[in-house]
Amino acid sequence: MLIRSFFMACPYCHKRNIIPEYICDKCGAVHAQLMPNSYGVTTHRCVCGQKLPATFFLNRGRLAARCPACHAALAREHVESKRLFLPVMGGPSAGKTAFLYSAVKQFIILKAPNLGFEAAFFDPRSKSAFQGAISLLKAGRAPLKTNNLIPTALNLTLSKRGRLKFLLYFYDPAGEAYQMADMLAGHGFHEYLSGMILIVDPFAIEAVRVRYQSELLSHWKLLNPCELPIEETIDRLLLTLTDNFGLSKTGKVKQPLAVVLNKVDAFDLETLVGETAVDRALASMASRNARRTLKRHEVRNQLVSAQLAAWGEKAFVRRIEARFGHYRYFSCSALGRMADGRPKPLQGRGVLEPLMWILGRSEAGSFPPGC
Ligand SMILES: Nc1nc2c(ncn2[C@@H]2O[C@H](COP(=O)(O)OP(=O)(O)OP(=O)(O)O)[C@@H](O)[C@H]2O)c(=O)[nH]1
Ligand SMILES: [Mg+2]
Ligand SMILES: [Zn+2]
Ligand SMILES: [Zn+2]
Repeated sequence: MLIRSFFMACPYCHKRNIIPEYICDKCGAVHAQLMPNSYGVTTHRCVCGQKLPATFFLNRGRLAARCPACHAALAREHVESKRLFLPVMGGPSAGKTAFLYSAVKQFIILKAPNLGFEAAFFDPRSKSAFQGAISLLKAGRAPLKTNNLIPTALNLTLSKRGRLKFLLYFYDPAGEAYQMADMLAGHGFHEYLSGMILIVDPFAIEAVRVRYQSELLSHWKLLNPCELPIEETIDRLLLTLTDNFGLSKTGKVKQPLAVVLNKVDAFDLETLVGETAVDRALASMASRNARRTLKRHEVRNQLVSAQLAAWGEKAFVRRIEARFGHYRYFSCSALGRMADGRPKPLQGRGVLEPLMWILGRSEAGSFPPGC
């Protein structure tokens, strides 16, 4: 299923394939499955004896490639380097699915046209999953629990004047599964890891539960607090990266990590860590004529990480600092408000910023800076 949900379309015959055929640069033999598999994880040996790179990292793209269906030669930029793989991680009911669909929806409506992209779903399953989730949100209902252990994937293509530019692959596992491990190994997805979004539920934090004890009594079901300590979410993520993505035990992750504090619509969180708090901090800085004025994202970054520390999550903040080379803190409300049954559409707030930051930073680049 995973394989079926991840492929490229031939620009000539439009047939969809998982991977193009590569041609041996020594003898011209055609290799249909030149990716990490039982023939070899990093290289395959051709019948002629030539060692062929089986991954993107090893510059597989230097080989000539062709469409398996019509045999048309495919340009390098079409088959390599344009895929962005973006997992949305976090504990159970942190709001991963709500975040993903809200963010993708806003991206398609607000960002893609501005950047000159035509956005389209690549496979019918992505399209119907998206439409299903969007119509729930429109009706004021929270997304369904992601309850299968098969990762939910959402493939989005971005084209310019009919030419495929990017294939975005969003990955939204059930919080319980939360292991990219088996699902990715062997499929070669690790080649494309572009960044990660970690959704943090403030109501998973003990201090927050104590602080809003009485409010929570009446809102528990609506907020669906995550039961996994947030420190554990980062440890699991690091474990996955160590086990499957070649991260050393003490090494720094080079892909960007967006840490997104969700559900800030609840109670007074918006004024404490949301954009209202960022506005206030910026205004106070301006009125004090501070010598060095911080940018909005810097203020947000400080505010959210300091608040997490104040809630007793210093270890979480330190772990991120120690293990991730590029990270940023954000806050959002994936649903915009409580899904309290009113039929008014649910509209995410603050969901686009983390996505655009990751896309802007991702190795494939060419998303305009400043996103
Ligand atoms: N008030 C509020 N509640 C939210 C928000 N986002 C999620 N929730 C609540 O959290 C529940 C879980 O959200 P999901 O998006 O399904 O969470 P998930 O991380 O995908 O959960 P699993 O797939 O079960 O791991 C929702 O049903 C809502 O009750 C938000 O922005 N605001
Ligand atoms: Mg989910
Ligand atoms: Zn050969
Ligand atoms: Zn073709």
